[in-house]
Amino acid sequence: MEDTIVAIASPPGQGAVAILRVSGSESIPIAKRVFRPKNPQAKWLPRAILLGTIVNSDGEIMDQVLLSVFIGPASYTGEDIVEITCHGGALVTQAVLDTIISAGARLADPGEFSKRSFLNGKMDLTQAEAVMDLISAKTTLALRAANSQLEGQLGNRISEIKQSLLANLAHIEAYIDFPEEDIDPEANESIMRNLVILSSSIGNLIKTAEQGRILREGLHVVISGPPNAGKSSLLNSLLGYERAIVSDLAGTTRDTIEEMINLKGIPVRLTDTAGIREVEESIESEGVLRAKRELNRADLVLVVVDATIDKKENERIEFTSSDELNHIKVFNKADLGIHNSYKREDGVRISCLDGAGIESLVGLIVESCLGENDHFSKNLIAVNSRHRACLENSQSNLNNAINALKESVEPEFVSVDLREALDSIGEIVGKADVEDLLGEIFSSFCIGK
Ligand SMILES: Nc1nc2c(ncn2[C@@H]2O[C@H](COP(=O)(O)OP(=O)(O)OP(=O)(O)O)[C@@H](O)[C@H]2O)c(=O)[nH]1
Ligand SMILES: [Mg+2]
Repeated sequence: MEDTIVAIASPPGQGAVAILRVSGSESIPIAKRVFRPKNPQAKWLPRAILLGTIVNSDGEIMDQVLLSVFIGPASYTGEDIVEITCHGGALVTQAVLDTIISAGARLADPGEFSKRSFLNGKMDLTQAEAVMDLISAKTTLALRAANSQLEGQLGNRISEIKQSLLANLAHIEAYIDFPEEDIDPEANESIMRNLVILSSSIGNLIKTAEQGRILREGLHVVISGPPNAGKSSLLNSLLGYERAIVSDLAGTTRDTIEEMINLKGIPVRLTDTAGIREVEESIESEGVLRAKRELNRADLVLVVVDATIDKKENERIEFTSSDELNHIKVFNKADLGIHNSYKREDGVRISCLDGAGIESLVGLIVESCLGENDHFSKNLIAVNSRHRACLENSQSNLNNAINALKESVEPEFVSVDLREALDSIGEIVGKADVEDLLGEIFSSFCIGK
C-alpha cells in the first residue's frame, strides 16, 4: 500500500488513445518529474486536466499527453491518482510506462487498484467483484446485474442481515452477561422468529446463485440427436449465420462446435455435436464419444430429431439417456410435415429452413433458466460462488442456533453459532484482514483495474 503503482489501464494493441494510471502518495511528485505542462502556470488542482509532454530522464519527449489529477480520498482508489491519456500505439504507451517507472512508480499487480479501493473503504468486496463482472459481462442482463451489485444492492442486503444478526446476538449475550436475569420466554420466542426470518432471507440469496453462474459463465446448451436431424442447421439458425457445415450426408459434424450467443439477455454457450449412432469409422466414432461427453456437461440439452421420420425409426438410431437430462425435445423439418408418430408428442416443432418455431424454442430455453425464479428480474441480485459458500455456511450456523434455542440450550452455545453465522456473512462484504481471500479475488482482475 505504500508503493505508488502504475499500469496501462487500456487493452493492449493499437488505438487512438491509451490510458495509464498512477496511484499512491507519490503519484503527483512522480508525475511532476516526467510531465512538462504546456502552460507552466497550470495548477495541479483536483480533477484538473493538463496538456503537456512526457519527457524521459534524458530530456527526450516520449509523447504529448493529457494528464488528469484526482486528489485522494476523492478518487477510485482513495489515494492520489494521476491518469495519463497518451497516444494509443503499443510502443509509445510502453515508453510512457517505462518513464513513469524510472521516476519511482512500481508496476501494479492485477486488480491492485481495486484492491486499494477496497482496503481504503471506497467499496465493499461485492462491489469490487462487480467491477470485474461489469468488465466481462457478455449480455445486457449480465451488465445490469453487475451494475446493480456495483451500486451496492447485494452489499446493502448483506448489511441488513448483518445488522439484524448482530441485534439478536446482543440479546443473547445480554443473558450471558447478566445470568441472574431469567430468560424472558417471550423475548426468546421473538429472537427465534427473527432468526427464522433471517435464515429464509439468506436462503433467498442462495437461490440466486444458479442465475449468477449463468450470467457470469453462460448457460451451457448442447444440441444433440441422431445424424442428419438438422442439429448444425439449428446452431446456424440460432447464431444467425452459417457457422457449421450443413449437408444431407449423415455424419457431417465430427468435432464439437461451440459459440457464445445472447438469448434475450442470457449468455448461452451453444454446442453443436456429432449425430449419435453406432459407427466403425474412427473419426466419426471419436465425434460420437465427444458428443456423449458433452451431454454430461450440459445445463440443457436440445434433443433434435428429424420429425418427418417415424419416431420408432429415430429411436432405433440409438439415442438414449436424454430422459435423465434437463432437455427440450425439438422436432425439426416441420416444413415437410410432421410424421403421425410425433403428432401427440410434447416438444417444439421447428423448421430451420423457414424459421418456424425458432422463437418459441428461444423462449423455452430462456424460461428453463429464469423460469420459476422471478426473484431475479425484480431485484437483479445474482450471487457468485464465493458468496454462496459464505451464505450456506452462515445459514447452517444460524439453523444450529435456532435448534439450540428451541431446545433451550445454554445461551453461550447459541452465541457461538450466531457469531459464526455473522463471520460468514461478514466475509461476503469483506474484512480487510483476510489476506488470502483478497489475493484470490483480486488476482483474477486485469492489470490497471
Ligand atoms: N426441409 C428441411 N430440411 C432441413 C431442415 N433442417 C435441416 N435440414 C436439412 O437436413 C440435412 C441435415 O442437416 P444438418 O444440419 O447437417 O444435420 P445434422 O443433424 O447436423 O447432421 P450431422 O452433423 O450429420 O449429425 C441438410 O440437408 C439440411 O439442409 C429443415 O428444417 N427443413
Ligand atoms: Mg451437424
